[in-house]
Order: sequence, then structure tokens, then C-alpha cells
Amino acid sequence: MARELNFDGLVGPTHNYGGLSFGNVASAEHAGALSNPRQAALQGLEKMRALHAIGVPQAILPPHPRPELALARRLGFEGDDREVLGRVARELPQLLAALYSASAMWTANAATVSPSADSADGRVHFTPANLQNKIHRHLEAETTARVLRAVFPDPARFAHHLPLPGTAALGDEGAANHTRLAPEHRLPGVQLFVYGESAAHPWAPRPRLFPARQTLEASAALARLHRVPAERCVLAQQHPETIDQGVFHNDVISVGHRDVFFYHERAFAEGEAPVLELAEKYERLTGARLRLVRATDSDLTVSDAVATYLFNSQLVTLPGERTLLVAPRECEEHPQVRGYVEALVAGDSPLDEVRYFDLRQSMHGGGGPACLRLRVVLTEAEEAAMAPGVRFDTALGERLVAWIERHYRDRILPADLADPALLVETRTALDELTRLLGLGSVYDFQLAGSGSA
Ligand code: SUG
Repeated sequence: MARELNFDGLVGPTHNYGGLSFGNVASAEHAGALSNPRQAALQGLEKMRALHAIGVPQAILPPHPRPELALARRLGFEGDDREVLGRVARELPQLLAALYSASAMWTANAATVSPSADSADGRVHFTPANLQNKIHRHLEAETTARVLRAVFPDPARFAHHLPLPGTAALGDEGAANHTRLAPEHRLPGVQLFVYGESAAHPWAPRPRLFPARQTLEASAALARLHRVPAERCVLAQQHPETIDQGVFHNDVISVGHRDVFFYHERAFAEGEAPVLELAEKYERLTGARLRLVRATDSDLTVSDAVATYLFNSQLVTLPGERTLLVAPRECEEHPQVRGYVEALVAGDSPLDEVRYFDLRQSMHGGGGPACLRLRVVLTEAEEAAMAPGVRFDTALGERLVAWIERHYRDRILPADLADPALLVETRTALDELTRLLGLGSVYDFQLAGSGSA
């Protein structure tokens, strides 16, 4: 037996719209807008609660410590916490949003994870993403590494790699560019690694407006580190024109789960070739057929996909082997996309049901249902070796709702980030959370005992 657990990111108390992600259309559109951290966290929890209730195994990854004043200090801002915050607010206010970013909620970017069934050494492999393309996101790698080691401690079962070096040549955005397909979770499968560009192919078409955040060299290193045999890997370049239209990760244009791969015809630079390679390898290695759902431009355009995040839906298996599409509410509100999805579900496609979720607070930063979760396939024994406190159940859900209502603000504007009270509130909330999740001290401010605010 093996199951796929969805580790959702719990939205942190400093969720704000900094407009920090060049190339992410929603992030740019909402720069400086009023955010509601309380609602953001509750919307995410509601998705976890609903999926748990229909039998989808669910767990939680905690928010990261914010503000990350260590970054400000490395940039020359001196003094105690209050002084550093005050100086940044006066001299470099645009840095405040990065120091306070709650982007760790998008755990599809936390790490790449390969299940033990696919790895030559029979262990589950984790590599935290370096997220080097964005200043606010590169902050996440260190805490992610620490949290993953705390949640998956046994070295005989779990292999933890260092994040790849944080340089443009090795840009890595984690599971958002990685899809694992297998007839059943416990059986060996095939892994698709999608990248935006490569130094080895300087003449290949590349995006002209927006950055490609993942490189071929990074994806190849992940496959090597995770000891996934080459015959089980497919490496594919994302279509550069889609990156320029706002598809900054592959999970905005395709999604796969078990034996289903749902994608837009413009997803890949080489058109249908990588999909055929995937299907061919899948069939040869598993003896089963990959079920493909290919959306064409007449079904929906790339810009519809970016506006609604249809491909950022989650695919999950319901009891009775039915496949559910967990889609953002924006798909339901878009007549053409809604019509397309409903036709798929009503017809004989592999998609059997759809459910829409209101994740508006996250969507306005460019993160849909699939961005909010990191999938980890675990055998029964591996699951038993995992830290138990992060497993989601109804009781934890209720405790988290109470914790959010106790600690979270319901409005943050850019100017509020200068308020030292937010720092104190955030640390108090997070300190309490690590006890609630039984994680021990995983945050710098707990380890160093350096709360001088
Ligand atoms: O990296 N947005 C995130 C969204 C990540 C979505 N994840 C996946 N597609 N898997 C990003 O661009 C916006 C932050 C801001 O503007 O304040 C942000 O970081």
C-alpha cells in the first residue's frame, strides 16, 4: 500500500500583495492591494477540510518566519529588530514586502519529491527548491529544508538533499515543474521534469519578456540526485511563448495524477513530442495506458488558462477510483472554461467530477489549488515514520481555525508592514503553531532566542 498525501501550505499571518513576482500576471495586477490574511488562511484550510472529508489524505506545512530580518541585515541595515524594520521602511520600502512575504504558502514550490518506488535506493527523495529567481522566494529554501527534515526524520527511509546552488544556471522551482505518473501510487512510475531554458541549448527559443525560472540543468540534477533511472524520466521544455503570457510554472498549463495527464496543446516547446514520449515510456514501463486529456486553443486559450488557472486544479482519486478535479472558483465564473470542464466531466474523459473552491486570496498572488499543495507519495511504513503532528484531521482543523482567529489580521496594506506590532504578533502566532503541530523549534527566532523587538 502507498498513498499520496497532500501537504498544503498554511497561509502565514503576513500574507500581503507585494507585486514581487515579475512574470506572474496576478501578482503584478494586485501589487499594493489590500490583503486579508485571516481569510486567506481560512480559505486554504477549507480546501484541506473538504478534501480530508472525502478521503484525500491531507497534511500541513507551516508558514515561514517573517519578517526575515536576516536578509535586511545582510544588506547593511543595522540595529535591533525595530531599528532594522524602521530603517528598511524609510530607506528601501520595496524590500519590506519581500521580508514579510507569505509566499511559502505555495508549497508546490517547496521541493521536488520522488517516491521510493521510483528511486534506485528505495528511499523517498526530497530537494528543497532554491527559488533563486525571486528575492522573496529564495528565502524559503532554508526553512523548507529544516521543516522537511523535521517531518521526515528517518535517514533509512528519507533522503534529504541540499537545495541546488542558488544561481540562474540552476534555477529550481520544485514540484510545480515536476509530475509523477504511475498506475497506482505504490508501483514504479514515470517522472516528467519541465524546464524553461538551458545553457546547453543557447539557440533554442526562450521567453523574451518574462524569466524562465527552471533550467534543464536543474531538472537533470534533480533526477540524478533522486536516483530516478533515466528510462523513467522525461525532460521537456515549456513553451517559451506561454511563459511570456504568464505561465511562469508548468503547473499553470498541465497537471497529472496517477494515469491521467491533463494539458494544453501549447504547453511544450516541442508540441506533442514530449507527451508522446511520456505515454510511450509509461506504457512500456508500467504495462498500462496513460490517459491523456488535451485541451486545444478552441477549448480555451493560454490567456484563459492564466486567468482561470484551470490547469492549476488538483486531480485526486475519490473512493471508487473516480477522479476529481479540484478547481478554482474562477473556472466556474468563466463561461467558456466552465462549459469545457462540464463537458469533460459529463463525457467519457478520465475526469469524473469537478468541485470549485474559493481561494481568491491566494489566486490574487498567482497561486491556485495545485500551488497550495506538495504531493508526497508514502508507503504505509514511510507514513508511520513521519512526524504525526502535521497530519490533518478534523480536530487539528478546528484548532487551526481558532488559532487563526486569535492571531491573524483581516487587512494588511503595504504601509502596515512598517508596524513593529506585526512582527511581535507574527512571532507569537508562529511560536504557538510549532507547539500545536508538535514540530519543536524550527524557526530561527526560536533557535536563536533573538526576539529583541
Ligand atoms: O512564485 N507568487 C508566487 C505564486 C506561486 C504559484 N505556484 C505555482 N504555480 N506552483 C510566485 O510567483 C506573489 C507574491 C507577491 O506579489 O507579493 C508570489 O510570490
